[in-house]
Amino acid sequence: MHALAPLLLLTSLAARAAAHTLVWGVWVNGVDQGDGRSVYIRSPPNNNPVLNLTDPAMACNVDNREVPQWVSVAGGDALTFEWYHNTRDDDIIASSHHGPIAVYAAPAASNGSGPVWVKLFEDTYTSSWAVDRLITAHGQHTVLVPDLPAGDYLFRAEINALHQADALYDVDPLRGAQFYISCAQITVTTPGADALPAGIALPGAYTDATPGIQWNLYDGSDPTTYVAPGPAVWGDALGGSIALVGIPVLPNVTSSAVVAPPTA
Ligand SMILES: *[C@@H]1O[C@H](CO)[C@@H](O)[C@H](O)[C@H]1NC(C)=O
Ligand SMILES: *[C@@H]1O[C@H](CO)[C@@H](O)[C@H](O)[C@H]1NC(C)=O
Ligand SMILES: *[C@@H]1O[C@H](CO)[C@@H](O)[C@H](O)[C@H]1NC(C)=O
Ligand SMILES: [Cu+2]
Repeated sequence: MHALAPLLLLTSLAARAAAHTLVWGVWVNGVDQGDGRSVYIRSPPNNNPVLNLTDPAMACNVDNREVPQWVSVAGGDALTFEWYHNTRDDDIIASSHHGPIAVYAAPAASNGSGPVWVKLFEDTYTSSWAVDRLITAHGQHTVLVPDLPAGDYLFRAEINALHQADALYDVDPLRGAQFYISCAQITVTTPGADALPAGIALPGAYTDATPGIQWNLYDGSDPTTYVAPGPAVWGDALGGSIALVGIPVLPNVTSSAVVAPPTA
């Protein structure tokens, strides 16, 4: 018993530290678009966060390459990202990972590089952190597609988990703000009049000195004063929400089925 207790504690800490998150796919106007992983999502190989603010992975995570499909939307459509931890519609992300959520868009031709990212949605803290409400919403948050010209775009969802953001990665590379970043390949089919303006560069716009990168969740700081990194939401953005749009229909796993072990 005495020998086991520290081991159990370590195991539980390790599990907690690894309770990261990924995007499974998107919904359009409440319709599930199917498993998007490496299909229409530029999925990274695992659910680890991006910590290094100057890494090219700040754009579209660590495996930014064109994947086979594009999801068609019209201006005004509700585009919902769905996150998960190890399997779809599970605990989504560790409950310790409090922080804000943002959605950006850029023309796909940019491949996410240069001053191209325009903020369409942001939710920080309103009686609870955005991530807390994402967990309640089964991992789902929605952005309304602006009235963009027809064409291909990258829609980039960003969770900024602050549980170790009292430190800066540049000072302690085991800690710092944890960015969970997911780029979806989206084709706007309607001829909108609101072209994206110039945006920010990612990496580039977030630095150690940017408000919202360093934040202490544990020292009594008033979360209603938290300012998320990056620019203001674009004036022509149409808004969004963190809310459940549909209960995912999970595969019918029978008792004899082999359940894959959880990955980090
Ligand atoms: C962060 O990323 C930059 C750009 O890729 C790289 O030069 C630097 O070495 C990285 N920092 C660490 C601590 O890995
Ligand atoms: C897109 O950017 C990534 C790095 O972020 C790079 O590896 C890849 O080659 C780029 N693709 C194109 C088509 O430019
Ligand atoms: C799930 O599998 C069980 C056993 O094979 C079957 O009885 C049940 O109808 C299935 N449910 C669905 C929703 O497919
Ligand atoms: Cu994590």
